[in-house]
Amino acid sequence: MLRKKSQISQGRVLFSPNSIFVSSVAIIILMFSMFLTELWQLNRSWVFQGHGASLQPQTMVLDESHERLYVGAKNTLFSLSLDQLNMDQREIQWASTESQIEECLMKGREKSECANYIKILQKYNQTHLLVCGTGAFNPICALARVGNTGQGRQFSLEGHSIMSGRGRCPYDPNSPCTSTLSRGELYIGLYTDYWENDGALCRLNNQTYTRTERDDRQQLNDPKFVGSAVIPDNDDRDDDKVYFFFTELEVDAEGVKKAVYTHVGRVCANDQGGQRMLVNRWSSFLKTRLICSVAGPNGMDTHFDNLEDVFVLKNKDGKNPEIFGLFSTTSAVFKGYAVCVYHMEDIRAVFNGPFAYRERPEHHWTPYEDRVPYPRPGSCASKVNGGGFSSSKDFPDEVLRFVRSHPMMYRPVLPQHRRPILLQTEQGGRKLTQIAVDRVQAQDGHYHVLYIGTDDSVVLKVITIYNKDTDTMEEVLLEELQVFKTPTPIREIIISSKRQQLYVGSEVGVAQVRLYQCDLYGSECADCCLARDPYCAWDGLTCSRYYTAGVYNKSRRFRRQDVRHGNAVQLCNGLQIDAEERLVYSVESNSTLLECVPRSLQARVLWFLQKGEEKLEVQGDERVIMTSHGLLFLRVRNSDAGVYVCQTVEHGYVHTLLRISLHVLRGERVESVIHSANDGEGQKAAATCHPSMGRLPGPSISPRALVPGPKSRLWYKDFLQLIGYREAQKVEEYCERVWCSNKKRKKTKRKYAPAGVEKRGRSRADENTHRVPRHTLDT
Ligand SMILES: *[C@@H]1O[C@H](CO)[C@@H](O)[C@H](O)[C@H]1NC(C)=O
Ligand SMILES: *[C@@H]1O[C@H](CO)[C@@H](O)[C@H](O)[C@H]1NC(C)=O
Ligand SMILES: *[C@@H]1O[C@H](CO)[C@@H](O)[C@H](O)[C@H]1NC(C)=O
Ligand SMILES: CC(=O)N[C@H]1CO[C@H](CO)[C@@H](O)[C@@H]1O
Repeated sequence: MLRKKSQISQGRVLFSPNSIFVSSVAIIILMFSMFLTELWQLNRSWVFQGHGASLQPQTMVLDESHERLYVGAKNTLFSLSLDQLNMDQREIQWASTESQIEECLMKGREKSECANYIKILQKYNQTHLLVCGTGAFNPICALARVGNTGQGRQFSLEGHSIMSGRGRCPYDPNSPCTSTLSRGELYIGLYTDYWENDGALCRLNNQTYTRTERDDRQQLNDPKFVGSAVIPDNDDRDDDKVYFFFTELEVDAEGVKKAVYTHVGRVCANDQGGQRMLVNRWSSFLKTRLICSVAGPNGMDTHFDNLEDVFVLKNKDGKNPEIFGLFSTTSAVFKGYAVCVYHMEDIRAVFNGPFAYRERPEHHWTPYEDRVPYPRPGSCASKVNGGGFSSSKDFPDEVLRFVRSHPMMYRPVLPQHRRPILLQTEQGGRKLTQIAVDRVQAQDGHYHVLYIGTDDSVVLKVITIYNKDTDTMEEVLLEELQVFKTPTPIREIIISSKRQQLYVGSEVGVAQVRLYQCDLYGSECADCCLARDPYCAWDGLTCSRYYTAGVYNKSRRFRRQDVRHGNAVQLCNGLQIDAEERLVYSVESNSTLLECVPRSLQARVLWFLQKGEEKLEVQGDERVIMTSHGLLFLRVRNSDAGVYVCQTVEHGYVHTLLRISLHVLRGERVESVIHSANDGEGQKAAATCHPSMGRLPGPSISPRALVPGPKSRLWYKDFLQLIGYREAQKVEEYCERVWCSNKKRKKTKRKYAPAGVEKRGRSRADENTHRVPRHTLDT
């Protein structure tokens, strides 16, 4: 199923069957259309499925330097080629022993759970990976050697490195956890115990284990760990902070109802804990709420409080990545999804703002207004901040006590534009599971291309465009990529910008998909342009990958792209910069259009008939009409043959666009065709946009239909067919295209099916439907 979007005016009901969703955001309705192509046939995708049995990948890591993708799966660690996943793979078998499995079964666990699910996979250093698995409810860790040295590529476990994985890896394969590794230290959010009572945020190295307080519901209450990242504050590495994204259960002011909220928590990377109190506990842990909501009437906002996935889009200096959160509603009645974007400066501002305070758990939060001790609780022991302390162990007790009792900030973090950039109902039961984002430089600015995984094997490729003037968001669904044959939840999406590939993990395997396939958008400038895919631009010959000025290709000068508006009319008219020579055949008594459309709408067009050295300006009459698309002969005569020159005049600048040699043919065959085509209006109308038309050379049509008069008006579609459309199969498409670009001037946005893409299944492709190619592996 596919979606499409069109804007809805302010305050209209959005997409809820229960009218829960009302929004001032201009939102987007999703419609359906299906254009299926085989990703495989396109050589755009490969799938790795292991040895037939379900692969069950748990975690994946990209290693650009070794050109490998590491996949932690059930009982196996794979190393796959980034070039082509299903070639040249290596693997490490790391199953639990018989006695471990037996012990696991004895504890009453299912057979399927009693295996070694590799859930933690981090690049430890240039030559080693840190790998941890559930070890049949007995977590285990080891280092794996990777690299290019010696005979072939290395890929093996370091036997001596095998150690207990307790506190590093969950027991249960289904337990949520998140980890990140920085400077040899593993930061991890997980349940550390067999019974899943002890959710904790931890740091491990060989010497110390630092974590959140045990059994402190203020710090963590029933957390679900979703994401984590180390983000520097400034150039002083002692100020580096580790951010964790998770949901928590919170007791509300009445002390009864429990609600799920999304929080971002952070600690200093160099936090050593306290000396007398908070020993081996974070001395800098603070957290706050992330808001992702849509405003409704009567101040009733719809909140998306359940974080499904988070993506940290790094920028150049690493200090100000953009944080993309994929959220769902927690309502049992209505399920909806939203993507919100957060800026680091907003997150930092909240952590620098007031602390939250409440007398008792059942009271409301208020801002803490008394004196805050120094150094400010939550700051790191560093030169820039932290009052000149060299270690958190030196912090005054007062600071530690404060941070222990006030982990929560008063203000929440609001998203960019104070609203989601994307909204989605759970259509047909489809759930959204994962998000990854690529920053793409296009001609009219940079775009964030969102790749959103669903629970039915699809990755949606979407851009969202913010309109400052109207304060609205527009979503453009670019492609719907079905990456696995069987419907299964997407569990992981990794982007390699360097390779322009997407690596997608699900229960059944790992797929690799190229980020774009520009030629799918068709072989016409307008098709390419209207696709609004920031990866693609019209280069004068084909729709191809757009490169910025840096990689400018001189031989392909005319790059045309307009992601923001998709204005093909402006971009694609009069593409020929140098006067093009054309040959047009027509049939005597039939009609013919010599197409010539100026690039600029302001330009005036002049036609000349070349007679030897002489050029005679063509003056229009009843039979020869000068239209905005070119010179239209209603009934071509033999004497009309000749060379026609199309010139434009704009601001006094005369430019020759085209020289057309018109040949006029005769023939009885032609006559009979004309007669049969004149049989009845209905038949004619049906025929005008039919692919079987126009096999004869040159664009042509029944003359009768075109004679302007009271009874027989000029059929728009007939007219469209006339305007020099040489490939008959595309007439229909072309009709629609011109119709649409007309509409476009009224600021309606739409998009077209790629030419040559097979159309199957149900298609609600009325003229208002924005069509999106759907690419699938399914046959
Ligand atoms: C990576 O770490 C391992 C284990 O500590 C060590 O043996 C190896 O030499 C390290 N490699 C590099 C390149 O530092
Ligand atoms: C970790 O520490 C232990 C004891 O302090 C030591 O024996 C071991 O070699 C260390 N391992 C690494 C990888 O540094
Ligand atoms: C530039 O375009 C030409 C012609 O299409 C192509 O052959 C060539 O590989 C391109 N070069 C680069 C650097 O993209
Ligand atoms: C010879 C020729 O091109 N005839 C065309 C004239 O127009 C009619 C009506 O559309 C066409 O059917 C003929 O093919």
